[in-house]
Amino acid sequence: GEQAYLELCRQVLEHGNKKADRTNTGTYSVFGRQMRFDLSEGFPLLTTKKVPFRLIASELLWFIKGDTNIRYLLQNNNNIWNEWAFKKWVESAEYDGPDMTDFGNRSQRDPEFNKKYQEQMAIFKKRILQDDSFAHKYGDLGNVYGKQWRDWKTSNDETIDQLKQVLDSLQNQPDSRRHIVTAWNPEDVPNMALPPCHTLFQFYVADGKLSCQLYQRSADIFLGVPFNIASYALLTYLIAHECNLVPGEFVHTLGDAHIYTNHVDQVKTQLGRDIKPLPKLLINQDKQSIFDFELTDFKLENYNPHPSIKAPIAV
Ligand code: THF
Repeated sequence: GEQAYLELCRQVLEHGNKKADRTNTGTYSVFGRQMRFDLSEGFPLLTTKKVPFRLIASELLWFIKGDTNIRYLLQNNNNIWNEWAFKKWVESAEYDGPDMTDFGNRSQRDPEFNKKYQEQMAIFKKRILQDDSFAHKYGDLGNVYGKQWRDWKTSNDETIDQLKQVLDSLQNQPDSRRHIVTAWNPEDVPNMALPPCHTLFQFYVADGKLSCQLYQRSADIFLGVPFNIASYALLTYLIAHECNLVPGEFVHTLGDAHIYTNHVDQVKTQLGRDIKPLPKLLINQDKQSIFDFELTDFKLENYNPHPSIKAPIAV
């Protein structure tokens, strides 16, 4: 549970390897860790800081729809994937605004640049929402999660709906050891905005309970992991609901688990707080299929976390 998350944070700060990374931010990192969350104890949304469930739920619905375009996220006031689409736009031949090279780092260090960046990002978002052909070209992140889950391309031009197949196998062969969905498609990795961090997940049925294990190759412990835990917990709740099972455990296995150097103070603040009771998740019982859910079908009860803690995302 949350205790295991805080323990991981402590361990990484104390013993993590100081490592450079793709984003030039710098991290403290460990390799190969596992956390378990008993979903019968409540919904695993961290309580030692406020985690925005609305953003997690709309991102998951976006994956489930098989959508890879940030337009849907923006329509739901969700900005968590903007930087990756924006990067493709400012690196394109069509972009003729001020130079945005390395905008992730420069926007944090240079207030004057940050102003220009915010302006360009606002223009970009507006165009994605209003201009269909622009959105089609620059809102799409490539063959990311939604594409691989719902519409995996085979070598003979057929497609595989992994999510439908797994729902089917859970209902017809619950004891199977092949309830797997993989987002890691080696052929597609070079043309993705970002190769999938949550790489592969597997379901397991026993005792009328549905459990899920995720292998995550790269884990941004402070910003990403709280989202990832809640996202896969929600997916497990939804699939259990459709299959008439009860949510069991979420097992979170991490490859490179890191804390960015510019998140260290935030993590220390969080480590000074005590854990509160977990919230409960209520799902609209009038719906059955995971493909029919909307944001308004979920209700979180008794979520009374400590205040949110702001931190910059590494791009
Ligand atoms: N890149 C990095 N560096 N870390 C990640 O966790 C990550 N993701 C997704 C893609 N690339 C990544 C994006 N997921 C936030 C949370 C999750 C994200 C991106 C951003 C974030 O900033 N959360 C804030 C709130 C933001 C808001 O209110 O708009 C927070 O305080 O939790 C891993 O899947």
